[in-house]
Amino acid sequence: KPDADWWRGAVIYQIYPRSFQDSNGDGIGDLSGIIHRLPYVASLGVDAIWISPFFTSPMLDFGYDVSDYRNVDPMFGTLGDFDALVERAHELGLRVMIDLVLSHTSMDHVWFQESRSSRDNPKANWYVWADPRPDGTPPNNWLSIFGGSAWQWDGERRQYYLHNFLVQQPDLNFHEPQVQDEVLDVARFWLDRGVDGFRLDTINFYVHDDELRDNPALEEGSRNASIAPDVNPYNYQNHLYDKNQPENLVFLERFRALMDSFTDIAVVGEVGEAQIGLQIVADYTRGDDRVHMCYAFDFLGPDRVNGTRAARVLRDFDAVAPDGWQCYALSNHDTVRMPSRWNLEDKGIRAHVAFLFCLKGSVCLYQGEELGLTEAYVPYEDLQDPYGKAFWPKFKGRDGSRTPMPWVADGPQGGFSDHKPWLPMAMEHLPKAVARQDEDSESLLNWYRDIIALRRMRPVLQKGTIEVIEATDAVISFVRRLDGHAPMFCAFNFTGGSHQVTLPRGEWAWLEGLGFFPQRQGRTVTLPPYQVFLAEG
Ligand code: TEU
Ligand code: CA
Repeated sequence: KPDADWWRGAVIYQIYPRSFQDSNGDGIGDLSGIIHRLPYVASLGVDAIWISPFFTSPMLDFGYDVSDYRNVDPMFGTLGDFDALVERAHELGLRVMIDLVLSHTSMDHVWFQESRSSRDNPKANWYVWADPRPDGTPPNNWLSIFGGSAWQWDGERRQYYLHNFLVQQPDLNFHEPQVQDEVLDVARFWLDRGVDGFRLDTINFYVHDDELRDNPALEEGSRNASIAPDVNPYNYQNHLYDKNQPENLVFLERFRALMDSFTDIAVVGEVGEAQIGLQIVADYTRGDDRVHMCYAFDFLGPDRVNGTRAARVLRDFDAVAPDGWQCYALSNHDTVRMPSRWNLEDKGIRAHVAFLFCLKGSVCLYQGEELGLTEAYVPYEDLQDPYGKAFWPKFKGRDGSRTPMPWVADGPQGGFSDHKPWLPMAMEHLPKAVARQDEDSESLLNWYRDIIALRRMRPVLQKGTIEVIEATDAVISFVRRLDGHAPMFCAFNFTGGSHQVTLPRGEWAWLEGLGFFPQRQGRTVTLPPYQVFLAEG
């Protein structure tokens, strides 16, 4: 049924198609496999799925290098399979968001082939071309996230082209109106096929500085924290000119207008700027004219949630973007899986996940997170990720979070495939397989179902305001409020020691049932290690 606000507070399940379910025995997941597993996804109680790219691609960045935006890669299936997927998802009450990678294409894309062929062809200006400096070196000092200069010399056109990621991922030139029109048409193509929204890859990188000014260095001793390792020189530059240009926001307003001409469409834009400043993030989602929500990097970093820092993020975001909206996540296909990243076991995982589900914002879950999967060790011989290959061994790349889903505990490939998968099945994941945890009422999987249901039944958790009450490094407490609904008090202990919080005045009834055991005496609540206290006022 129509609900223009469905995305606000929604839980979105991210599917990485290569590793979800193989249906034809080639060791690579596909769309038919996803269709087969949709009832499982629906059983979690989530609102929507986000499918990582499945478009035609040479797969050098595993689909984030698109060579045809209007087709499905044969490895994943056909457009007919995609239509069937949308139909099945809708039957099950799941909305479908797809991952559009518009900032760059694959160098195999016909647009790039044409653009590089001469300096005066009709698409000559579709990519970012520039002459060398007089000494033959690249036009400026911009760096690629995946290593080296962001400029690649092209012998055919005898100019450099810009790539923020792989050499094989040339950047589209968003200063060119035809490029904007074309990518809007790509979005229209998928809207016409019935998708409910988009995850937009790297929206901060769409527009570069037209004058190609050099980025300044960061001050001595500082660096950009990101999923990229310390060894990456990219993190030591101040990226003033290679991204986040004002024209970017103007383009996103055009994008939003297109969305609003359809019904109930939502867009989550990836803006990996948490470390640089929430203002940049806020500009992308300040109200109802740009993206509906920004995919937040605040809880994807190497450090565990810390109450003081979390409180700052929550307060600052509300201050700079009172009408903005975040989409929070603890894991995705680019980061080390949370239990390994933060060295947490069952109780600690549950405390952090409970925090995620009580935040003001929407939530993205990454496949396998609900099983408590740890980061898999992928030896160099099996490594697929080009980013990992570039920085091995200091940075092991992203394959450890991309290994196949374990569906059953027995059987060599955990029910993922009957062939050797593209990345090895992690043997230590098998005891955590879906079938095993399904049968166990105490399992993490069933606990996820419970907390998702708890949130689903309480609009105050989905759409309410948030007011931080107390925050120390160890704990945070806040109150969520929504007109016409009972307020909720939420307190979390992120440590292995005991801590106390104080309830605000008024009547608060403890919400039992999630397996947490806080102790309450008057207004004082004692939280044993990794315990959570939720109460309704
Ligand atoms: O990731 C973008 C990406 O790498 C950023 O998050 C970056 O690390 C951050 O902005 C640095 O601060 C997306 C996809 O999720 C990833 O899988 C692709 O490889 C990448 O884009 C290129 O398309
Ligand atoms: Ca397959």
